[in-house]
Amino acid sequence: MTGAVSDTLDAAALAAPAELKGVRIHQALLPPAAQAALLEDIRAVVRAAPLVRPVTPGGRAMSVRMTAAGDFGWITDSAGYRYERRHPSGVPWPPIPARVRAIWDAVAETDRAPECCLINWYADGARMGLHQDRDEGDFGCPVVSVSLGDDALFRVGGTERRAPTRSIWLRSGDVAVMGGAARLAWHGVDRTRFASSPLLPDGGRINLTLRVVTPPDAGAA
Ligand SMILES: O=C(O)CCC(=O)C(=O)O
Repeated sequence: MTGAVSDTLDAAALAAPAELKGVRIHQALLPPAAQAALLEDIRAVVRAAPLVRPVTPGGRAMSVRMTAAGDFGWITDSAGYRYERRHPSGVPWPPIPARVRAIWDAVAETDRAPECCLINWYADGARMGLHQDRDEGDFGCPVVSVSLGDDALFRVGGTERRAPTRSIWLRSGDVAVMGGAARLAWHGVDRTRFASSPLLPDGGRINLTLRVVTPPDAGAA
């Protein structure tokens, strides 16, 4: 099954990624037909587990909206940042779609399976401030990030907050892998170019991040 969906990935993009401060970026890994199929998968997830506007522990509403698929979803509210087994409405998160899982299998270079596919929705003007992804239990596994829709200016720094940063425009179909020394790099999205992609004619950007959430022993069973 996985072999069939992996065939939809661009072989040249898989073999020769770009690199930005240790982040591997497979540009145009997903051809347009694969992006369209993925979009339908994500729409089905969002129907089952609707997007919510997260609020930081400090009470600030984030500009992106979020939901998730998998065993866990990442949430934030007045109780803090954390992974939960259920959507805030109480329903379980839908399973990670097979086509999304196939991307992980192609690029993640780990035996562990992703336990969360966080889905970020960027409407016009949405952004994501510089942060580290450190609520997970196994930093030996990468975070794999899939871009669909509008172009996004992705900024990457080092593992220290004040380390110099560099930026790259991520386009629909690009897949970035934050692993190894870049697993804990500070990163964020400064802005998007609204309606820049034909994938979503009304504009907007979807970002998927695949993560392993539990510590190594929990995955060894
Ligand atoms: O939207 C992106 O490209 C990055 C998303 C991100 O940094 C995150 O979900 O932690």
